[in-house]
Amino acid sequence: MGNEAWLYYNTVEDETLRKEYQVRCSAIAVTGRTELLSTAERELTEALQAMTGHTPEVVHLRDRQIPSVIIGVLGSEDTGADLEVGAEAARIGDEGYIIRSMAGREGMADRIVVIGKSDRGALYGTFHLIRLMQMREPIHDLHIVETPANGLRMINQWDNMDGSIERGYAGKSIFYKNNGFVEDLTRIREYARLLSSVGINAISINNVNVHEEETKLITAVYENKLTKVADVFRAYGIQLFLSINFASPITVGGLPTADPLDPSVRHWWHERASSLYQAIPDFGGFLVKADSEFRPGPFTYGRDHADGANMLAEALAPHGGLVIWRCFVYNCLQDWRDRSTDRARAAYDHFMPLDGRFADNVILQIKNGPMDFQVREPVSPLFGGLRDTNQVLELQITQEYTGQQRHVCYLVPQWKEILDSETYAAGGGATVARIAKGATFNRPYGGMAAVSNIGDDACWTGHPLAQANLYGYGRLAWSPSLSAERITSEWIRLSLGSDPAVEEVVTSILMKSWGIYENYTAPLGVGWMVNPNHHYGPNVDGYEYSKWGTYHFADCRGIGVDRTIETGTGYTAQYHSPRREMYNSLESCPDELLLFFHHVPYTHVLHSGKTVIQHIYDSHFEGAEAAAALLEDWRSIKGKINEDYFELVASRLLEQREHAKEWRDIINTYFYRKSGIADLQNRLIY
Ligand code: GCV
Repeated sequence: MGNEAWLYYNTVEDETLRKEYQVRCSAIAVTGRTELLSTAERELTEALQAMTGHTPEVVHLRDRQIPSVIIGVLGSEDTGADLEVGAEAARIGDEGYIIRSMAGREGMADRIVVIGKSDRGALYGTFHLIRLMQMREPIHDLHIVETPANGLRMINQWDNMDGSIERGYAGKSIFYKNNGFVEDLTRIREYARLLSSVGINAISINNVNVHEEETKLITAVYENKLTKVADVFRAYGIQLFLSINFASPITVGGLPTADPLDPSVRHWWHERASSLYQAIPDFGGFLVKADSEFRPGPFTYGRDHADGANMLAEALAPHGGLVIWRCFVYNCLQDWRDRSTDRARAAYDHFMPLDGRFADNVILQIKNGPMDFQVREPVSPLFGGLRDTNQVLELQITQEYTGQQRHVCYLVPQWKEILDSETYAAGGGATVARIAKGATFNRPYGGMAAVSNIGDDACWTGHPLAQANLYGYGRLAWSPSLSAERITSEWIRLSLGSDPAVEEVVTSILMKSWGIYENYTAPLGVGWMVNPNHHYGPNVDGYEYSKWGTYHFADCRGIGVDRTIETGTGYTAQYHSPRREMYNSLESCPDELLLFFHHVPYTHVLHSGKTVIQHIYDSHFEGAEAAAALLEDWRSIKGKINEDYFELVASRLLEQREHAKEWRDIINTYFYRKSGIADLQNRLIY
């Protein structure tokens, strides 16, 4: 328990059910011999062995006397009459699948058909069937039709080749060590299994901040190793991408420039792309952070992001590759006295004028909020702004600003809010989920990407409960309409077994955790009250007078950033009506984002009826109290789950309890001293 994450297969305790699984899956027949179908067969075999104690026979499709699971691809020659899935076939996309239980007849035994439009779909379907058995669901009457909502379902690793991980909180990299690849790829294979089982189909394996050694990843130096890693992911239907250094033509190419319009630079990228595709014919493409936080980019040459992205796109296009270009671009050398420059505006200001200028195989990757993965931010106005550009939504699974996997902060409810958020870009229904998948503006590419939270830690994610964030991301990337409750229930049953008491307690811990974390950290959407650099722990003025553009502007009279059209930075104008008016007006701005959009006195009365200052005090006392209660809740399931797992989570929750008190006291004390206003309940504030 823990190390296998959600692919935890234990013996089915209920004998009748175990027998049913065993009998109905006595044999496996696979249509055709592709690598992904072999993976599916192997995965199902291993799962059945572990859950039923029996190894299924591998039979030919024509052996119809044995009840079997048939794993296949629609329309493949040898599917024959077995695959009677009829009209449903038309409803599934390229990576979709159908699972159907079929009663035996005319000398034919019962069958479960798992059929994909492609072999990748068949693999996803197989993982679905395994999931059902892990959750102890009946399998005699299955009628499942699934197709992923998003074309691209990507994971971004921020791993460096020295073995460190930028913003990693779960140990060292599973990919690299001592400025090279690891020798043993077992752990990478285990990771590929986990990702594939939730439908991830793409991964970039190095940090978007591409340093010296990593710049060489696109050269012959690492070709062999890279090919091997690509092989591992390919067996699970996952395409490999690399983050690239925009200055590579200079750094590793020996050219005097990286100007995207320079013919020698263009030629260099063409050559690089060709040799990469020679080694890895299904290579995915490049992920690019350019002109952001001191990374090189087209600005150096007086060019814009479209020039830069299109140059790379042209090199990759003949091979079917993609350029994923990040919109996290802002001025990180700001002066806190300058209130007209607003980091929140930056991505929109940079990229909106370029809408429609990007090549077809360029996708812009947009962080969910305009700042940087804070516990609460409005949705980036680029969603709904851009119409003629492919887009993917970028989320952060690694908990940089949400407790660094030392605190439990289950992000699925936050992501649901983001995905369901209405942009008003095209009448009703232009939600972030629909825009990201490319539906609203009919784009050829779209999807979701997220920064991973794993490392070489035995339980993958430092905090075992943080596994739920990785699982939840994968499930939402597959289907953004799944509810947080459903995803939570699945993850718990898959990872911790199906004891209802465990499910109840863990569900409650997970579902409350984001709100609790928000309560004891920075208030009302203002964000950023963390220690600089490592970003762990409270520090109200940690970033206040720095160059990063992340201010709260608290003084003795009030707090918050005026982003209104009339008196502020005008950021609210980047939204469509009626969201623009809602945020712009003090009266209608939701409480939880008030300080993101408005500078108000501490005595300003919220919709809740409380003043801002009293809200700060109350939410921090309540948050710290609720954090302490999480530990008590957890203790109630002692003995019901694996002891090591239990103790590990308990120790993390203990740290969270203590650390939440520190947050409470530092924030409350700061604002009490700043405002001079006493707590109505007269609680202890220093
Ligand atoms: C990879 C934030 C993080 C950086 C990260 C950056 C990004 O600024 O603190 O560590 O760099 O976002 O998303 O590029």
